[in-house]
Amino acid sequence: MTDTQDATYSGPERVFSGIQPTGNLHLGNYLGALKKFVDLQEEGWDCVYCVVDLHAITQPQDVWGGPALIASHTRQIASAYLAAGIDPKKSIVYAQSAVPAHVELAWIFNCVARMGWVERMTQFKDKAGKDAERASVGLFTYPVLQAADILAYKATHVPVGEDQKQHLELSRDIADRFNRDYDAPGFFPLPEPLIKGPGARIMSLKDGTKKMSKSDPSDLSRINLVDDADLISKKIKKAKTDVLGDMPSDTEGLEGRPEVENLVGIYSAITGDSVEAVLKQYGGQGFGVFKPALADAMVAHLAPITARYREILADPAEIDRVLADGAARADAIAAPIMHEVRELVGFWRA
Ligand code: AQP
Repeated sequence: MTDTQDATYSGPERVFSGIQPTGNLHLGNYLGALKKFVDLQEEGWDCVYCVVDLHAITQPQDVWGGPALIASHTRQIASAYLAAGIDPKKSIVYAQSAVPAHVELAWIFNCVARMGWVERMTQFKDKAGKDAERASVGLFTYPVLQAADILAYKATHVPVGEDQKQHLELSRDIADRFNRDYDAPGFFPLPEPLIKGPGARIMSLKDGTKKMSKSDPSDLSRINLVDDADLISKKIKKAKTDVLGDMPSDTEGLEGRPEVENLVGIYSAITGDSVEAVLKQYGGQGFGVFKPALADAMVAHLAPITARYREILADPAEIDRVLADGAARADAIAAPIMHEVRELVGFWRA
């Protein structure tokens, strides 16, 4: 048993994570989440990977494309999962809305979570912006649905980027509170975020203090997984650096240089070289040397994934087959857990 679980949880360990179908995936999604999904699968974990379409609709329709586009966006994210290396025979890949347990458990958890806990979530403040009064109630309770996503499978480990840390803490609080309120010690595990490692926080190429994001209006702020070699080179060339000039030779030299730290971190995450090794190699050199090397490393890593992605996307019937099979397997795990949850809550049953 790892420190994932409260002392009394004795079920199997399982990985769960998801990505929203709200647009093209970018390098932050890839390094912070997708690449880790694949690594965990290859380490032999029992993995459940979801396209979280119920989360997408918490935002205005123009963000997720509305009813005409959400299914094709879901196929796109599923294709990116497969292109990155997720094997649907080893891992479960499905759309969140196809498995009813997410919504049912989310409602029960809405009645377990406390207003004060949810009000503290900083991502709601970021996403709702200045006009929080006009944000959907769904956007506010999004982290509660996230707890349900994870716990409907009694998942113990959740690979995510740094931005999701606070939501994972809330999931642990909800699991713990449910176990206590319903006198069921160890019924739900307390899920542990898997955040560490390179790529956990990839920043905008235009502002090293803002995370790389699909919703940033500037396409130059991010590398999309569908960008070709020329576009990647152009974006890296235009990436913001600073007036201090050359690359530093050690990690102390990165202090106060967020844009440079971000580019070095990306290089390290892509190549597997440590940040120290990257700085040793490029320290004292100008960005005219480092940036082309970074662009080349990125293209070498991403080009095969992009090519596979396009191939997979060209066969929507096969993607649908994978998603339908995944939904049936996900439901087979979640349905008996929900049966137990209903019994614990005490709902009527004939
Ligand atoms: N910049 C990032 N660095 C590292 N990890 C990141 N993730 C997102 N941005 C970064 C991780 O990607 C996973 C899926 O995220 P999501 O698409 O479900 O939602 P998000 O976090 O809201 O992603 P975006 O790109 O920032 O979308 P918008 O702009 O719509 O808000 C998560 O594990 C996340 O941590």
